[in-house]
Amino acid sequence: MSVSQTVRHDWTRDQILALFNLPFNDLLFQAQTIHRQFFNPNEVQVSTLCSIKTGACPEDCAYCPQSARYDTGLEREKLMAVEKVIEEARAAKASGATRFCMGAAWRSPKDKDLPYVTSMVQGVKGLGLETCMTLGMLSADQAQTLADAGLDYYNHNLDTSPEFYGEIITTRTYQDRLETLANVRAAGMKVCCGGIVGMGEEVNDRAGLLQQLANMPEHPESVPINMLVRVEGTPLADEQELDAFEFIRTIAVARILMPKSHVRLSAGREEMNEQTQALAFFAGANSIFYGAKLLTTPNPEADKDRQLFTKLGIQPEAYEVEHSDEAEAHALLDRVQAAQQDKVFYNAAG
Ligand code: SAM
Ligand code: DTB
Ligand code: SF4
Repeated sequence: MSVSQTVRHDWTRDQILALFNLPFNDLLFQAQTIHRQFFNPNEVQVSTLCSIKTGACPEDCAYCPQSARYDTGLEREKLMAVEKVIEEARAAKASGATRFCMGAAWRSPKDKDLPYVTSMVQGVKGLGLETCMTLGMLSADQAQTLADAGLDYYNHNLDTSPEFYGEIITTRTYQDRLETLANVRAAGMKVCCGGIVGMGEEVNDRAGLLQQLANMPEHPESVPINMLVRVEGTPLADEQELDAFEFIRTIAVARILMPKSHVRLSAGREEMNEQTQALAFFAGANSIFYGAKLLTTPNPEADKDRQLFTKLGIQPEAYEVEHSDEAEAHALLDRVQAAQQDKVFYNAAG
């Protein structure tokens, strides 16, 4: 197979499995070659997560510490006040994040919640940050309300292959997820959609997840690949750890299948050494969650990530340029200038 290829939406499972089965060096070479056709290989996008509503979720996702069905010792919290969310976003921006992702442990938002979350979107955008939310399933109307408020990205994961899905979640179907994703697209928002590996699935399931993502009419702009964070009290707490090379292969295949998407080295970095993370960047990962906490579990300290970027000569990616409206253009300039002044991150070029 040529390493130079156009963006495709017709991948067969066998073709994807053939990529997974390549010798490791051949796979990584192919992924890195494709990565360089579309991205600066030394830039990584940085997003910060914030849990705006924590715990007591009615769903039964077997990996999730926030499900009310499992005793994980997590304190349930009410929806965070809008001002508090904006304060957190301001801190995230000051430490170098360009996107702020707000997550809620909901099956889907209630219509009475929407005015609060739309105010959060407006407030966070007002700081000049990109906005992302993950609030569970959305109706077409709810998606439109969020899009009208200016929400840039909506995160809703397929999590795994259609075949393995039933082993992990029984309270919502794969089809429910696809419908939410279609509603998000139809409302004009960018899609952030990926999954989790290390849940006891087979390579065929990892291929199946990527096949679903790659064969969507439009690829998700952002593809988070999460390594399962095994949380005490969840049904997957004692799951066997996935071999790091299998994780890297998953990133590489995602990069080859979705050459223009940002592939996020997502949950699980706290348990990964720097070498594994460096290999993930080489395989084509070009986004991370940045800041000491994911939603409820630890993530590497910001300082540690800055040191890793320095060691690897990686720069944080600036805000995406395609936002052409004037206010956003000003916000972009502000951020670039602020970044230059603050030198929050090491400047590998300087
Ligand atoms: N409740 C909403 C939903 O499920 O759509 C949004 C929040 S939910 C926590 C967002 C995503 O986090 C899940 O789809 C899953 O992919 C990921 N996630 C949750 N727990 C995880 C864990 N223990 N390890 C890795 N990823 C996890
Ligand atoms: C995604 O794919 N991963 C993030 C984000 N989207 C919302 C969440 C990871 C959660 C890890 C477990 C926790 O911290 O609760
Ligand atoms: Fe609830 Fe989302 Fe966790 Fe599933 S992943 S239990 S829907 S918070």
